[in-house]
Amino acid sequence: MFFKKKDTEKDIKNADPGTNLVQRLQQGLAMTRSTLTGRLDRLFFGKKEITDDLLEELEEILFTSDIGVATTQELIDSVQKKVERKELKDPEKLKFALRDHILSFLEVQAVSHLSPEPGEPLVIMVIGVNGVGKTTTIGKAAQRYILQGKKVMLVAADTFRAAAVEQLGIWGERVGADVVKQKTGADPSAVVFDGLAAAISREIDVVLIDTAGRLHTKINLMEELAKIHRVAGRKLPGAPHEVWLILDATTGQNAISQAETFNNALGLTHIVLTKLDGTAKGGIVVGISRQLKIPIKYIGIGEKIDDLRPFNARDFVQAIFD
Ligand SMILES: Nc1nc2c(ncn2[C@@H]2O[C@H](COP(=O)(O)OP(=O)(O)OP(=O)(O)O)[C@@H](O)[C@H]2O)c(=O)[nH]1
Ligand SMILES: [Mg+2]
Repeated sequence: MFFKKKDTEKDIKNADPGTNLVQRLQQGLAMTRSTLTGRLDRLFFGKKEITDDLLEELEEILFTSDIGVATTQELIDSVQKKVERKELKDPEKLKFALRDHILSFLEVQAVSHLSPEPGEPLVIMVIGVNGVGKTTTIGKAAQRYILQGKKVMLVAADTFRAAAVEQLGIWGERVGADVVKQKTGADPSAVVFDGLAAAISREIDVVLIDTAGRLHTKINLMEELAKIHRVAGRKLPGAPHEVWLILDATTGQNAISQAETFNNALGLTHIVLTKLDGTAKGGIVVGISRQLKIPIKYIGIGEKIDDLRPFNARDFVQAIFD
C-alpha cells in the first residue's frame, strides 16, 4: 500500500475548499467547542448579574473541559476580584474577560534553542509515550517541510518493532522523504548516528527522528532517549536542535505530568498536541501552556495529512469562543 506524492499534495491543496483556517479549526475542535462555549452561552443567557452561583457553575464548566484545577482557580479568582472591584458586572463581558485571560496563558515565549549552522540540517527529535501519534506527526510535518521546498529525511530510531520501521517507510514514500533505517533491534543511537552522516552528505535540510514510546527491554526509555540525544550531538554539534514532545489530548491532565517527566530528562523545545478532534478536553491546551511554558508547535485535529496545524493562540481562542 503505497501512496503517490501527487495525491497528498492534491489532498492538502484541495482540503476543505472554501473553508478558512478558523472554520476548519472549529470543525476539528467541535467537541471542545460544544462543551465549553455551548455551556458558557447557556450559563450566561438571560443573566443580568454575576452571582456566586454563576461563578460556581463557571468553575464547573472550566474544570470539565480539562483546563486544570490550578488554571481554573486562577481564572475564577481573577474574575471574582474584578467583580468585587466593580470592574465587571455584565455576564456577557465576563466571557470576553475569560477569553483574554486564556489568550494570555496561550501566548508562550519560545524556549531558547540552537539553530543549525548554514549548510547543516535542522535535526528534530520526536518523542512521547506509545500511541500518541509520533510517527503520524512526523509524516504530516515532513509533508509541510517538503511543500516549503525542503529536502527531508526520516530516521527510524524506533527499532524495537518491525511495524514501526515499516510505518515510517510508508510515510517516507507517501510524502517523498528519504528514510534511513536498519534492521529491527538495531541500536537506535547507531541508526541516528548513521542517519545524520547520510543527511550531511546528501545535503538534507530537515531530519525528523522517530523514536520508540515503550521499550520491550529492561532499558529505561528516558535513558535510551538521552543517549540518542547525546549521540546526535556527537555527530553534529548542536543537534538535535529541536525536541518535540507529542501528547495525546485525550489523555487529559495526565499529559501535563508526562510532559514534566520528558522535559526534565531531555529539555523540550516544542509540544505537539494530537487528537484534539476526538475529545471535549481541548482545554488541556490552556493548562499545558500555563503550567509548562513550552510553546505548542502544532495541533492534530484529524487523521488526514493536512490535519496537523501550526498552533496559533488567537485562532485557537477564536475557534473555541466565537
Ligand atoms: N483523530 C486523530 N488521530 C490521530 C491524530 N494523530 C495521530 N492519530 C492516530 O493515532 C494513532 C497512533 O499514531 P502513531 O503515529 O502510530 O503513534 P506513535 O506515537 O508513533 O505510536 P508508537 O510508535 O506505537 O509509540 C494512529 O491511528 C493515528 O492515525 C490526530 O490528530 N487525530
Ligand atoms: Mg510510532
